[in-house]
Amino acid sequence: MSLIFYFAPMSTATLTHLVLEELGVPYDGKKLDTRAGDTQKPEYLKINPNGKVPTIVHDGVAIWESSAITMYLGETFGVEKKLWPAPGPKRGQAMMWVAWTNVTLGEAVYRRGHASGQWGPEPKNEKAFDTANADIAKLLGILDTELAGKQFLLGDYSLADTHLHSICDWLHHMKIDLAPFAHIATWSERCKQRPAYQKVMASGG
Ligand SMILES: N[C@@H](CCC(=O)N[C@@H](CS)C(=O)NCC(=O)O)C(=O)O
Repeated sequence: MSLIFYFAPMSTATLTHLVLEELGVPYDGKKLDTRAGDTQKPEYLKINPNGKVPTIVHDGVAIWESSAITMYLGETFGVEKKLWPAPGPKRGQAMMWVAWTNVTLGEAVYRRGHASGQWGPEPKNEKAFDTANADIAKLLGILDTELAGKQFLLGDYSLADTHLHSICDWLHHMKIDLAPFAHIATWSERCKQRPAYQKVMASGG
């Protein structure tokens, strides 16, 4: 088995890094420097034409998009380890939360980032920034309600928690106020106790 993981520390690839460490599968990590243009080099673009991290290459086949990677690694290595549900409705819920993270929450977070004036060339757009913040708060409210009375999203810890928590952690670093969401706060503390989380964070993400 060969598994190569292309990543940059403290990026979307951190989600995949956490998933790999949770699973405990051996992999060959290839660290890229996005500022130095490593993701735009022709040899990397052949593996991932989007010029982004994460990418994994499993037995010679490239897979990109962090959401697809989490689901793929989950079904390939996670079922026996009880980190990913077997096929069935619970598997559907795990996929739902991973998709929600990237598509629904991710959309509002990217919109906020661009409106903030701190990502790319656009100046700050106050109105769009406020709208994005309100949308993020609404989505976090949905997550908070979901977590009420539960230890983890599906009851027991799963890679859906790994994936979504990594983004929530990033929201915290972006100074998005998570204080109103008490259930998210206690869930986050539980997720941070995971040895894989502590190992990845100690390594720089
Ligand atoms: N939708 C992609 C987003 C990946 C992405 O945006 N990666 C950024 C880092 S957070 C990147 O590689 N940027 C490098 C570049 O644009 O050159 C995923 O979920 O994997």
